[in-house]
This record gives sequence, C-alpha cells and structure tokens, in this order.
Amino acid sequence: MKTTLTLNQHIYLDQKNHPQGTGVFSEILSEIALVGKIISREVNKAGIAEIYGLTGDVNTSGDEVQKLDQFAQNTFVNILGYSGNLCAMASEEEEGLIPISAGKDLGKYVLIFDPLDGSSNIDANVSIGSIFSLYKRVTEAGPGTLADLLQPGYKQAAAGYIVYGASTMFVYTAGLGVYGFTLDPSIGEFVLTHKNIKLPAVNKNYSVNERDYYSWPEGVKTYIEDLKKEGKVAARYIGSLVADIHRTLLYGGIFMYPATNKKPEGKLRLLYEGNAMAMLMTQAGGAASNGQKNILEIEPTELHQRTPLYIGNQNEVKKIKQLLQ
Ligand code: P6P
Repeated sequence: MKTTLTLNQHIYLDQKNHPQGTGVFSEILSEIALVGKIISREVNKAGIAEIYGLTGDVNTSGDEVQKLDQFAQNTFVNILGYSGNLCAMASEEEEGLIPISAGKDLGKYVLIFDPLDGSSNIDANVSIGSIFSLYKRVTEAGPGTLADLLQPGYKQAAAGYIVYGASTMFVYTAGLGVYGFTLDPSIGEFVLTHKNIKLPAVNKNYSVNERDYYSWPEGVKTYIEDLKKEGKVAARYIGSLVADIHRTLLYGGIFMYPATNKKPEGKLRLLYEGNAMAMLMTQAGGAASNGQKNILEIEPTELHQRTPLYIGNQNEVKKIKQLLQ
C-alpha cells in the first residue's frame, strides 16, 4: 500500500535537515497550510454562500476588492499574526507594513503574501491562488520594520503558493527542492503528490497576454513571432498568475509579463508575486528574470514595486534576455 505523507509530516521530516531549527519555521508553514484549507473551503463554496462579487473597496494595486480577497486577507493576518512567530507582515491588500498585534510575542520571521491572486477570475470559476514568501528578520529585536520586509528574493527562507483549482494544492520550497501537496478533503490533510518537482526541459507553452503585443519591447515581439513561425509551442494564458505558473512548473514552458510603454515596470509585484515564483522556478531548475537581471537579486525599495517577469525554462529566459539587450 502506498504510504501517504502529509504536509505536516514532510515539514517535520524536512526540519531534520536543519538541525539548528527550533521548529518555528515548521510551525509557520503549517499555519500557512491551515490558512490554505480555510480559504479553499470558502473558494469552493463561494457561489453557494453568495460571497462572489465585490466589496466596493479598491486595494493598493487599484484592483477592486472581492469579498473572497478580504476573507483571505483576514485569514492570513489572524492565523499568522496569532502565533508569535512573526515580527511583521506585508500584503497586496495593505498599503504599509502589517504589525503584529500588541501583546503578542515577536518572532524572528516576516511573511509577505498575496492572499488571493487572480481574484478577478473568481466569478468565472477559474483557478486562483495565494502566494507567500517567508524571510528571517534582519533587525535584532522589537517590532518588525520595512528593512525586514525589503529583502532581495535570494534571502527567502521559504516560498510557495496554494492553488485553488480542480483540486487545492500547496506547492512550496524551503531551498531543498519544490514539493507539491494535494488537499484530500476526506481527511482534511495536504498529502504529498509531487515530489521534488523539476521543470520539464521541453518548451511546451508560451504564456503572455497578447493584448499588449504592440506595446512590447521589440525583443519580446521577435521572440513570440519566432515561436509562432515554428508552430510547435502552444499558447496558453489563463490570466491568473498562480494557475499560469503552476502549469509552467509542471508542463514546462515560459510565462511572461513584459514591461510595456503603458506599464514601464510591468504589472506584477516583486515582493509578493515575482520573488516567490522565482524561487520556486529556480529550485525546479528554471530561471526568472526582469529582462536584465535575476529576479532574486533585485534589491527592493518599496513594498508594492512592480517588475517585468520572464520565468520558466532556463534556455527560453536566456533567449529573451539576449533579444532584449
Ligand atoms: P492581465 C490577476 O489580476 C493578475 O494580478 C495575475 O494573477 C495575472 O497574471 C495578471 O494579473 C493578469 O493580468 O493584464 O493579463 O489581465
């Protein structure tokens, strides 16, 4: 009989690779998994519970806030802010640093997250996701500061996403490979289904919103036109980052959100979209660039800064960088 390894078992086994570990890191990952289960339950019953639709608010990105967005945001803050393992948080849904409530212990980690990315797709029942990046604090003690949050992606202690689709999956890396766990609703546990994910070498799909074609840099136009002339690589674009990255990770290919003359820094955010996806893809044998440099080496200057993103198969990212020079 096939042994079932749950996410919590995997996390605690993985903890043995970090002898100096105190178990806090494992606890945080388990708390994020709990957040994922709670959001999954709401996403999967949104239609029935009539919580589709808008709250009437607009977030820092200028996106209309969906009811599920707000629910996801509150779930992250309440669960991760409770345990005393963090000293600060940051989210797409909040303009500034999210402090840990007074009276709670202040931990040695910070968490940056997009609680529900792609939420504009909710009403069409398209896969959406939560994205997270975990860092060790850089300041000595006391409440976390912006310095603890504005760290380059290569300093991530862990990164991952939860994709709410045909099934709910928790995909993460702690720097020793990428692991995927599928939620088994019958036992309420994430179970290991994708061990040590490696990006397939073949460039199977290209994924970009071609609406922007005439605003792209010339190098991107050339790259896409060459693929079309070959006619071997399928175009796949969902418009939900977690879904597009998940497919790229499992099937191979390239995802891009280029800078355009209307969006000179692209659309996607470095801290809670680019960095996590870049760590995952790199750990899976791929690459991630802003067109000039490795995403993970960008020194952030503000929480919501945007970055162009070219991510996926190493050779394809390299080709695009050369065409953009
Ligand atoms: P566009 C969703 O709104 C999102 O933030 C990402 O999930 C997705 O990759 C991107 O925007 C899609 O943007 O301009 O193609 O609709």
